[in-house]
Amino acid sequence: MSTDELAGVHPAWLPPRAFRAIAARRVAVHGTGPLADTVREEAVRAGATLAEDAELVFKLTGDRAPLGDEGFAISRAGGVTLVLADAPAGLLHGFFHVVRLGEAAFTGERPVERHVPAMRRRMLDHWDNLDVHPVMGQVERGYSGGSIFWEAGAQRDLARVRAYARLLAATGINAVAINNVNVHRAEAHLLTDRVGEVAAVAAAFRPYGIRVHLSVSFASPVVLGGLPTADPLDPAVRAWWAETTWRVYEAIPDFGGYVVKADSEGQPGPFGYGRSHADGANLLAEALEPFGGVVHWRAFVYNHRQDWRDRSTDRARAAYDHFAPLDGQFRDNAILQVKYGPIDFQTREPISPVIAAMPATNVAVELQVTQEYTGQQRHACYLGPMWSEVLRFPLAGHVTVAGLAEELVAVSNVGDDPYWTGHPLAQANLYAFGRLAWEPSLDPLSILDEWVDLTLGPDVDREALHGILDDSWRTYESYTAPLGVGFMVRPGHHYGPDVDGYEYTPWGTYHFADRDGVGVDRTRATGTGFTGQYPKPWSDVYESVERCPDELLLFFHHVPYGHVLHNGATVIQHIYDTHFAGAERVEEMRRLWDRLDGQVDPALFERVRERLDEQVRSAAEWRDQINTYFHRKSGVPDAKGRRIY
Ligand code: BDP
Repeated sequence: MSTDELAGVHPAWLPPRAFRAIAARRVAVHGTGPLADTVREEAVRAGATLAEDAELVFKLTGDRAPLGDEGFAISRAGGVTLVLADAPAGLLHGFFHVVRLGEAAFTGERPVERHVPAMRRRMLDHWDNLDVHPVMGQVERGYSGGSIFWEAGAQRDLARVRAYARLLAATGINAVAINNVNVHRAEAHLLTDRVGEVAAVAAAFRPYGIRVHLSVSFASPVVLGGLPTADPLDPAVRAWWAETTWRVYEAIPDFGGYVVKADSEGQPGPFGYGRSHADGANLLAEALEPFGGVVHWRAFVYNHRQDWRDRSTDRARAAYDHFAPLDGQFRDNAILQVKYGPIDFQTREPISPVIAAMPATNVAVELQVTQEYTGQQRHACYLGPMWSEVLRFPLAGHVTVAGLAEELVAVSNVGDDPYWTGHPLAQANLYAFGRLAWEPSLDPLSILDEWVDLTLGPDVDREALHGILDDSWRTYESYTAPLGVGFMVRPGHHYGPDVDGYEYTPWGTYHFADRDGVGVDRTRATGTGFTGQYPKPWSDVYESVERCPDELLLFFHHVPYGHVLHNGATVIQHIYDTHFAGAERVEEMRRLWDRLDGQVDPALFERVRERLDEQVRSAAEWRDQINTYFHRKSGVPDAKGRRIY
């Protein structure tokens, strides 16, 4: 059975139809090794005939700039479309580029066009557990069913994983970490006695040029090795990691490396031994180095037991305070993995200043494709525009986030759901992540077109789909927490509104609303001083209540409700207006989807309709709770006289 015919599984952006332009053509593949074989298999599966390549070889010679491990060049002349690469992975990426182009790849003449990935590693992190966790379910922050890797503690049939590998390769992804960064006891064993399961998963990803990584517990030497300590400077601990890592590579010669969440939200780490995070990361980097592996060390380190009564502590400061002083101390194969914002994957955050603070350190920027804080795949929320804004942001002079980052990583939104992502439209987020990681300057709306073409076909009502998705992220923002203040979600599961849900808790995510005003003072002058972590001009822009952009005002400043925004509205009126407008816009999205009735698979149509119904309900709930809350706090009536409870 070929992987695009997996029973009951939606083929996402690789339905047989997507290969129509390649069917019935003669394809010559010049290259050796498993990835070149994959290209041959793909061509045959598409319906092409494999031709002898001798007649084409003369075209392959000649001088040209190197394309690296994964790049390719595409051109067309004399009725022949040519994809050239220096390595077989480039051929595979080139093949999927041809699939995206469709007929256009085989029409007219095409000058040589080079495609080289901007990020050397483009990675997805799965937060999967082997079994169902009593609070989090099987996939932590997963909204697409169970894990595609494990079921009830045991490894699953991996046909689904092979299909996943193929989908990911077609977007440009080349690395996947397969288990939760919160490493529970059962998952810890994947490093040692259960490494065979990791090897099997790696074998499923390998034909598509994707390497497998593993989240490991910093306490592994104690938990698995029976040592009395996990102190990174202890020789026995170093020897344990060296030996264990050697065994991993014996099982998986192209193993990618480790991902570590340390000293964060209850995970063990080097602080427990009075050591720094550079000591911790270097311990693992040293063990991986002989094999070409890397450690992704997460910068998401903060105190989740802070005193909410103490206004001087600020969670936003934590990553920079911990890591900026360590710049230059990390080994070459250690990568600091930094969430794009200083807090935690909110709908709107400023860019994390850590990304500009580590010039002598490899930095990976981490995004969240799984929609923990953006509607949990019950709300349609296309995140391409947000990520594009993040990647294009000129954080250090003219240098953008994409320019500062060596790598892009994201938490995956995939599970064993028939549509892969629960909400079928959430597939577009997964697709867009891969495409933007390859080329951050791509237009997110063109990426959406690609996804629509491949997945739903060229004949669907594209205008309706754009009407639903193009500004769905901004719409989501408009009916949830206002002006960058964040959270206001129900504690624990994080779905739906609860304005004060986290306000008097130790998690460090506050809005400080009172009868006079709202927002967090993070200025140097009177607040937590977080603005001082930014390079200029941002440190000054964010410090100044006049210059701070509206959408981040309450992230940086505590202002009275009557404060007038750049857009001319007062803060309180802006809250009312955006919440009414946002909920209304969702009703329009819901109506637009009806235009797709009869144009897409009926089950898919129903699934999206049902989710949009929930989005309409939930957006109204957000509107009412936020508006009522601020109405009661401030006592300021709506200038437009609308009903607020
Ligand atoms: C938070 C999630 C939590 C994750 C954590 C992380 O709520 O489940 O473990 O991020 O990134 O957003 O480690």
